[in-house]
Amino acid sequence: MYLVLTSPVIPHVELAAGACERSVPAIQLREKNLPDDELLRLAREIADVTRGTDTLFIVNDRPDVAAAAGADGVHLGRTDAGIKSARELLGPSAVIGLSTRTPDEAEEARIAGADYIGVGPVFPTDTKPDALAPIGLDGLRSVAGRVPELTRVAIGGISKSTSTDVLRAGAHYVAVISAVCHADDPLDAIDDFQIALESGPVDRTGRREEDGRHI
Ligand code: TZP
Ligand code: MG
Repeated sequence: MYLVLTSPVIPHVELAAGACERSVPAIQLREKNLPDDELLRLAREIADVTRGTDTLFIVNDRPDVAAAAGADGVHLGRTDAGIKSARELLGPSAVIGLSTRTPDEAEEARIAGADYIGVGPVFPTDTKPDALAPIGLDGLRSVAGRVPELTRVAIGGISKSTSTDVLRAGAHYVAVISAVCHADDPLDAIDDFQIALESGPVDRTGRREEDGRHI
């Protein structure tokens, strides 16, 4: 699982700490409407919680905030600051992800030097009102076929009941917002996801058993 923190029903830092305790491979801070000082304060608190754990900490959209907070990387959309300037700011070991929807975009991201791609929306989602049409599992398969070597994080409307189908269609990780952040009990929801993922072709952290891949 790749957990994206957007307006969680419990404090971000509490959820981040719970994700670390549960060895969630990656968490992302995605809060588009916070003032810069609050975003940076939150990012620093989360970086303090994830540091020294197995959980990567990625900041959405903002390489500057990622750098100032000491995060592990940044996730960029197609309109955010480019990968080149993010790499210059964050250095060669930073994890940089790019959002993609189609095989052509995935290939562009690979050529641009992305460490992983977000792929989606796979299913309809209420969380991102400006999302384009869902690509479905077939769309995800097409992306996987075009960039077989690039780590793929599927996103968009993924629930625990669809998560193993998403992995089988070519994702290495499932990214979730509402299924965890907006659940009655987000920490229980992580546990439920991890149990569901265990029944799929992955180990308990969401890694594929056959290639031991980690972002
Ligand atoms: N990008 C594509 S779909 C999406 C983003 C940020 C929203 C995913 O949220 P949810 O609640 O898991 O559908
Ligand atoms: Mg963005």
